[in-house]
Amino acid sequence: MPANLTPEYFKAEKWFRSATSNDEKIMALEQMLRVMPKHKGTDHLRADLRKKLSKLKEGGTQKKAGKHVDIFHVPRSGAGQIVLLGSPNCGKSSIVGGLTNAKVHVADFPFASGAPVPGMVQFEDIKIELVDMPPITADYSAPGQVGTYRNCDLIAIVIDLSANVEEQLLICLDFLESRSLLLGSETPEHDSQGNVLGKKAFCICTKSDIAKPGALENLKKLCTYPFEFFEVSAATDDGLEGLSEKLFRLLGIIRIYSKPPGKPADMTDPFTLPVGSTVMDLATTVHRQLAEKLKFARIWGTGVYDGQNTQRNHVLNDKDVIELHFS
Ligand SMILES: Nc1nc2c(ncn2[C@@H]2O[C@H](COP(=O)(O)OP(=O)(O)OP(=O)(O)O)[C@@H](O)[C@H]2O)c(=O)[nH]1
Ligand SMILES: [Mg+2]
Repeated sequence: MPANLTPEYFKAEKWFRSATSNDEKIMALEQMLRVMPKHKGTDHLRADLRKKLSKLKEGGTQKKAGKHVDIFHVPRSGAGQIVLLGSPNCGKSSIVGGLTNAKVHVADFPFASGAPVPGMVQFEDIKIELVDMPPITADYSAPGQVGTYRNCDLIAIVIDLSANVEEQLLICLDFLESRSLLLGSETPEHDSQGNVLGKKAFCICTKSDIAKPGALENLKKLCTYPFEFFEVSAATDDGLEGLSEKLFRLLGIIRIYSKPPGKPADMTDPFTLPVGSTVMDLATTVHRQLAEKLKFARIWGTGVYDGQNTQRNHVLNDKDVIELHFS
């Protein structure tokens, strides 16, 4: 009996073949099982995949000997990590080169970048990590490339406004959706252990200096996700300067300055916390063991008077200064 496998199944199989880590293979196998049609013709395949899955979950096929260096593992640095995604030659490296001091390879031919290159974007008093990546196409992404996106905070889809915007958008969305990497898509947003898989994404629309007429409007119309779109040109620097503030806002973080009692606040090196964090969240970040002993805090900043006493559950605002008092 024929298996009649669906395009969704083949997408998940492609994901499985390009996965290099056990966790990624497990997620891809679970997706293959989820989307596989259920009938007699797929019974054998289903049993095979289940066997493979349980072996992987036991760690049975993990090679023990030898050191494996994963070039797509980019250690996190700074207040947040944003990873670029886009088609060959769309202008990814030029954006990272324009905003950071990273040594990127800009070239007028496709596949000039072969490995991730991280750079640090300065936004006022913090640094945000921006990672240049090799390109993807409809049929190809480098083995393990998905890992960089899996570990980041935010995905920047780069679209070249001088080329076919629809084709580029579909390639990027297909890559993200088929690997459960996009928040708000129809694919599962959690793995079987309840870990969040979906990421927030937005669009950097580049080469605005040579854009096709109406390209940005066309792109916005085609995109069914509530992405923000930022128009830039790496050739003229248009839009690049304001981008760092937008990256900060999209990361959803706030800066908090800690002030030792009786001393001035350290205004040079803020703690960064997710929007919505409380005084207690800050105390836990500053000193996990002492946090439970937090008696009260004094605050200088938004919506309070200077030095006001505040409780553990007070929600902090960007640029608040906090003096923690422990018992
Ligand atoms: N006119 C114009 N050209 C640009 C702009 N950004 C990049 N380019 C040119 O486009 C070509 C490709 O730029 P890259 O930044 O290397 O593109 P990429 O996406 O990193 O390419 P791959 O690494 O191959 O995926 C180069 O010739 C750049 O000079 C831009 O904003 N305007
Ligand atoms: Mg490049």
